[in-house]
Amino acid sequence: AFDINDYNRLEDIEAQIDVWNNACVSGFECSIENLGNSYEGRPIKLLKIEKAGENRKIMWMDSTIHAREWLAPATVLKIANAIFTGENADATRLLNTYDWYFVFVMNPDGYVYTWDGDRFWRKSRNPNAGSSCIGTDLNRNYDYRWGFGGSSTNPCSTTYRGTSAGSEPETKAVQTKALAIGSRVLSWVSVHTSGNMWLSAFGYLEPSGVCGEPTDYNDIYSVAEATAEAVMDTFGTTWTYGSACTTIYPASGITVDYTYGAAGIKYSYTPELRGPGFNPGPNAITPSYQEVWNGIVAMIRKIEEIENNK
Ligand code: 0X9
Ligand code: ZN
Repeated sequence: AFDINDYNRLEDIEAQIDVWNNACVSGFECSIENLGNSYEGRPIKLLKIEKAGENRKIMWMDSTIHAREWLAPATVLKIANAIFTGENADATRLLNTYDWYFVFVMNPDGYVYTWDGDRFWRKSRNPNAGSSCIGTDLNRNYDYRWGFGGSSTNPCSTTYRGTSAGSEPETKAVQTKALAIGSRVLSWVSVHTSGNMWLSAFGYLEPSGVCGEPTDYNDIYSVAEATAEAVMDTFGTTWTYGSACTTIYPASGITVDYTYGAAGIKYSYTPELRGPGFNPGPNAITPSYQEVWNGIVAMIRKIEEIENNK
């Protein structure tokens, strides 16, 4: 059964999505949209809570594009829980102001495989022609500067980029949605583990060897800074922040390069949560939620401050 304070199997996460959807917060409209099906035919479910007919700005959070990063969905599920239960005054204000969209498991085939096959599986589960190695790194497959550094052409690599830009059904499903709602998205946060980092676009490397830099980088960086400071203030931990390419390493075809570069979502971030590694015990879930929630609250406040002064 679903346990908000533990790691959950896909079927239990999906049951909880149904619970939230079927008992929507009074005055709001909840729905579940299937963005598309994974290679093995599983739906990629988007849970939405919105004000009917108001076309409000959207706060988007997704997780589990990398199957083994279990603290990511666990943290995002607790954030959804705060929104759906009105856990504190910030949660209530943020639901009263924005629509919230959640994709807890972007790579359902990989996630199921981490429970039933290999706990440390990262990629999708689509077989590769001419190779016995399975899967594409979906976070190298997006159709924006695909193949511009930090990805592999070897199907056996954990960072295999796929046969072409946006070749994988999971990536395609998310790309289509990002383009459709891009102008309405206040912020897109695609959650990974681990490393204590609040990263933004771009991840890709120019052929000249310099990191891609967004035109809005000053604003994007100030928001990352305010966010990381609120995260760090929670427990006194250290986080770094800045573009993915300059802060961690070049990586192209990643979610935020697409959401910023192709879908025009200015405040696109991809945090690397606390660890240790990919397999922290369930006791990491609550502190991860607390610090990331404080970060999200500060992030939205800073975005509002910057955008309202323009
Ligand atoms: O290599 C990655 O895809 C990310 N690190 S992870 O350990 N989660 O695999 C970093 C890539 C750039 N940053 C993100 N997209 N998070
Ligand atoms: Zn990851």
